Amino acid sequence: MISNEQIQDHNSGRLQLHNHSWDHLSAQLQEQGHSVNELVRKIAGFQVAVPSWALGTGGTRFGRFPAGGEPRSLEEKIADVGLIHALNRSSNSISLHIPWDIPRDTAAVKDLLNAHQLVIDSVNSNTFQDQKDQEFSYKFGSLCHTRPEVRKQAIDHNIRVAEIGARLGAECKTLTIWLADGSNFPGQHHFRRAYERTLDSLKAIYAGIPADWTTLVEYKPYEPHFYSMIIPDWGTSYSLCQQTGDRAQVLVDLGHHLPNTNIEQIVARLMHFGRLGGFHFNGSMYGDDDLTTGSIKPYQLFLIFNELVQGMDDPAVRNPDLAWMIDASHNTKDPVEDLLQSVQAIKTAYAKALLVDTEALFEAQEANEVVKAEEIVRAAFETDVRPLVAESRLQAGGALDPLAFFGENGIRRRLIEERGRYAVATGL
Ligand code: LRH
Ligand code: MN
Ligand code: MN
Repeated sequence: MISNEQIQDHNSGRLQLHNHSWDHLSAQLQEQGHSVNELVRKIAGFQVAVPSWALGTGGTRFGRFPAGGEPRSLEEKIADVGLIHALNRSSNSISLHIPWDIPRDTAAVKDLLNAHQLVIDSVNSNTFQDQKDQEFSYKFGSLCHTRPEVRKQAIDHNIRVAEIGARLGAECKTLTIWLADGSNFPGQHHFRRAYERTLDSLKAIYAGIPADWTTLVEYKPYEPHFYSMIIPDWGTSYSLCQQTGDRAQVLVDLGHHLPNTNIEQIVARLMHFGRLGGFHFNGSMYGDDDLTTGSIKPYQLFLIFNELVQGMDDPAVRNPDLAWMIDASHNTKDPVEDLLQSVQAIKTAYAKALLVDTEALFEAQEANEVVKAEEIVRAAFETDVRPLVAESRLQAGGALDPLAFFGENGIRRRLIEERGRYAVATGL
């Protein structure tokens, strides 16, 4: 849908202004001792997966306001991610949710992915809804259910999801499990038994998926259940992973924390234990888990990246490579625009974290120089890295201003013409 010529055209009109600000920033960074080429290389190489369910409007339980031209099939979802990737060169993979995204023709899906220079990221199981042809209901839970036949159905589903991912050639070989299991009223759950049943089910999934596959176990403090969730916090997730096996890892979803939780410390802890497996990016104000990444607390997002970068750079930290994904869906924003904004916010936070003078920071920490340590961190956060992120995108062949490109080229209008005003994405 987007040609290189169109991107060149868009860039040429903006190049002069960009070069001015980039020359200024790169001189400043060099002065500070940074290798500008290395920074550009790292930022350009940082890829964030797009989940298939973020391409349509999510709505709330009170209503949904479709954007129009939403993807109606897996093929159209892949096309939308291809579009995003063509613009920002930073979203080279799509994460699938089964059964929302069951491929009808595996070979054709693979060809389509190739054509868009995309790969499959993690595959996600779904035991939070009942499907039409399903024998047992998940109304009272899935992996934690009191009845073994319900648990078995949920275990088999997870194993099948990994099989579908393997058939599609998912390079990251990752199955993400998020459980909606929980209780709404005191007394409803026997907490210890429910935990034990969940652990047994996770072990059975782990044993049933290919030996080189990783399971990511996601936690969430509340919703859809409002009294207790079976995996409400990182501690529960961590303990389940510890007992399941080496390839069971904790997944941190930024929106799955109670207000003011110190997420950066959780990240540091999990990396220290070598159990941080992946990330779901989004933002949160009160308790919501779906706002645009970095829209509410950009400083916290940066502090999280600061811990991630430190952990990834430290040879003493034995944490596996991380799976990065955006996990959000909106009612009032164009989904593609939101994803472009989110990737920009993620890359901005990452770029700033790369600027932290860690040597000076560690010295200040050792000497208990509180103000100095804080100022070192803050100095990186307050650097305007937009030209650096834009330069990385430019060098990778992307658009200097992806959001402007999307609007100016009337892409949503074209999608509506092609797919219809009332086309609604499958999924959430
Ligand atoms: C749950 C969640 C989880 C799901 C996705 C649809 O809130 O974050 O990752 O798979 O939403
Ligand atoms: Mn999530
Ligand atoms: Mn969520």
